[in-house]
Amino acid sequence: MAVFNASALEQKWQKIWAENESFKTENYINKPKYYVLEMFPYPSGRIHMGHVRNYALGDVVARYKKAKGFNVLHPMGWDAFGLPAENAAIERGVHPGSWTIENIAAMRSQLQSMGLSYDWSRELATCSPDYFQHEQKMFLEFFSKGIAYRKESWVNWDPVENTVLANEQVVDGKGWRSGADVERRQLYGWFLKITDYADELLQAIEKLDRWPDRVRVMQHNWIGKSQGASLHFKLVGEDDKTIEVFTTRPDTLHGASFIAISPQHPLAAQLAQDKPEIAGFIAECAQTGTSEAAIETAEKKGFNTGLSVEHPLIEGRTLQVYIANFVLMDYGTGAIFGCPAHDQRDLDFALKYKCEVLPVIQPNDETLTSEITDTAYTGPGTLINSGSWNGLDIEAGKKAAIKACEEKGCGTAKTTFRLRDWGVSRQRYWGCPIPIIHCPSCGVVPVPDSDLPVCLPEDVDFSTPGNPLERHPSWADTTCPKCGTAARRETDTFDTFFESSWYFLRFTDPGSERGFSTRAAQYWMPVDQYIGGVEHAVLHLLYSRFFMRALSDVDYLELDEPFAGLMTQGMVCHQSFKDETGQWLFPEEVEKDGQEWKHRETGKPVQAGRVEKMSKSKRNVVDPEQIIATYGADTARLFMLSDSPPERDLEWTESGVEGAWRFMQKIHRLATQSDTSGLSLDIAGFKEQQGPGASLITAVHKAIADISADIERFAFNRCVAHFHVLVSAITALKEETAENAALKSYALRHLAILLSPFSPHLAEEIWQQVSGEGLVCDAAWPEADENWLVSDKIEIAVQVNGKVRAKLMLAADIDKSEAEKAALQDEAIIRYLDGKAPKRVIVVPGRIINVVC
Ligand code: ANZ
Ligand code: ZN
Repeated sequence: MAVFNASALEQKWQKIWAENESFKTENYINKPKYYVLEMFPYPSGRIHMGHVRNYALGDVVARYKKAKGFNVLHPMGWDAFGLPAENAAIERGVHPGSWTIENIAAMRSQLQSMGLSYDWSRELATCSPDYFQHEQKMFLEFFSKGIAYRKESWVNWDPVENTVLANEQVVDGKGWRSGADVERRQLYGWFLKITDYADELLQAIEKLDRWPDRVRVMQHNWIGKSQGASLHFKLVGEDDKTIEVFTTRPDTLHGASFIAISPQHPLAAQLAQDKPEIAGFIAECAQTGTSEAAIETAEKKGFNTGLSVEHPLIEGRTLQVYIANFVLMDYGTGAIFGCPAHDQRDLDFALKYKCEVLPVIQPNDETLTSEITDTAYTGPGTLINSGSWNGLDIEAGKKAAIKACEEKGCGTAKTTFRLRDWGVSRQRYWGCPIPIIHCPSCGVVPVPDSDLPVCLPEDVDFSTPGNPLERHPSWADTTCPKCGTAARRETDTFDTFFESSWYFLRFTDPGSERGFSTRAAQYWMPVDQYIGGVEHAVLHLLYSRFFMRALSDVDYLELDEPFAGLMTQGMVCHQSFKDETGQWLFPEEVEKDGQEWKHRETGKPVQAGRVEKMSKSKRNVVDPEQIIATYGADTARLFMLSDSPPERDLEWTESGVEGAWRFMQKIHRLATQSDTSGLSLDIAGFKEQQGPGASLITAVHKAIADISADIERFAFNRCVAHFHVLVSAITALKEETAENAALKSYALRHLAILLSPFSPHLAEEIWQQVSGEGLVCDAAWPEADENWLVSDKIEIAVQVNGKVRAKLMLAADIDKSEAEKAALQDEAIIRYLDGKAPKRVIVVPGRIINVVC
């Protein structure tokens, strides 16, 4: 009997696919198109199980759609710029470029060992000038249309590393690597005007009906549209100076008890000039990170400026003006009016600084009072203490307030968004250079097209912190393209989200001199099915959605939404283990000992912990390379797909993989014992016989119908269950007759096609054995024959209290509830029940139905 040597078998088929260019895709051929894409990986050097799951899912879709007759685009590339390469350079002295290229080579061969149906001829790496030159051009187009602009903004500054930190790199107010107190600084940087598209990006979420709801909600919240009012408060004693605030609750205006401005508000800066205490307070506030989360959790602090403003509607009431650390400069107007009774932050602040707490909303629930102690009331209700607005509900109150302010000329309705313009500048080496020149006389000047791409210098020094491009002795020195005087290059590089915002367009036409051609993009886009981790639910997806609109506005193509369908896969989890000293152990270090776990080598008891996301720190990881070497890619893929539906977390278990492996062996055995006689099998003849042949043919067509339907709804785990049913049906044919051989071969031929999206190598092996013609990856997906799906009817007796009262003709495989329904609807049974409700109905499938009343 042939041994199942997965690894030899898989290499054989991978070579054949490559030689045949089985997955090379042509543009514009006369078939419906289907673009399936998995989020491209960062080339860290090794694939992990999360990648394996992501790509196995994508490959099912790609291979299935190909078999269904679509022209499928299924490409792969590398998100190759970014910080880890630079860290490797700092830690190990290797050049970020060569580090990245080596990693790509290693990961490419790992991916190839999985047998994924990629068109490798379209592979791209974003760190190659051949890729990034196009985005330099796009940026310049954006710049000329005002979609890209430069401004000063507040950033997190690490004074030791001399660099800007992202919000995630600020931990408890300190730099993640240096541990130094982070400062807030104003710095010039480049921005893309995503806020111009905020409303459109929000509205269009409605159309994304093949996206998970939770991702749509996250996008919605991230854009964060707030409707309210902008109000002007007159400063007491200064004739025409006002403070403008933004509020979503103008209805609470009668409860206003103070004004608070951001430490970065221009008025604060102005006051700080004469008052060192204020300057000191502002500096103190600058030590918390700039992220909303950091500000939200910091203790509320304020500084009374001594200034006051007039209440716009209440004659004679004045409010103190504070500088407060919880007011963000880049939201609304950077100033608020505080209404402590109905906003928790305002209440915390008011209790600390002894400001008035005046309730203006009475809860509708009679058991609640309007009295406020330490919890603000933010629910629905009716206005009180609000003059002529008393008795209105909140919505009507808002309208009344806006109207009153408009009439007085002190305010108007206003909408703001939480979404900020996208800051694309990074002070890093390993990124795409921003193609701009700074001239002392002409200012900001774009690099002329003829000088693109602007490439990175090879000789860089990572021995001191900060941006190596800025320190480079000559790279930044250039001449102004306008006036010819000495000038300096922009030393910022792009945020790596820039590259990932359009890579899917490049795949449509990787040789194009313009990045991609409009024709290719219009042919392939949108991506029909995008698959990746939910960690990209906000930024990457939102930036890409914005990018399509921006590119459309500079005439690259006409498109709004890049991803028509989105699937976010769950995580790959594994049990974690600890030894007696509390050290984490790798799964391969432990083994099961009855119900307990013990150390494989020392035999000492091991404590099994929770099943959680695979992570290096907990050592609960399994290396895909190892798994593929041991069991083969087909087994790894099948198990990955069988454990749970794609969007849910998956538990990797050794016993599960072994189960999948045994199943693969079983199929392999069946295949090697089979021949091509199924090709000439006339299935119609079996219909009348009702014998084992008919059952197998029925099983085949049921498998086709079920697997097709379940692939369409991404229930890949159920497909694996259907494979088991079909394989059992095949093995049930025991007798070795010529007819059975033909039946078996017929069934295996269908199994090969059905299995090919899941375990493609073994599928080819079966196909070769039973058909001898072409490759299964080129075979057409089978159609289920309706004639074989209607199951046969059999006679079933229906008893009432033990006596047979009727006989029904029902489908042999009818399910219990259907059989019960049929019995209770039968006229004879209704007569015998005589209006009584049955106490119990017992269904013995295929035999008898007993009604007890
Ligand atoms: C008065 C008021 C009364 C408010 C009340 C709330 C409740 P969203 O929904 O997130 O848009 N706010 C405005 N600008 C701010 C800033 N730059 N930094 C911090 N807070 C700011 O929240 C809008 C509300 O957040 C605004 O409505 C304002 O407080 C505050 F019972 O105004 B409100
Ligand atoms: Zn110049």
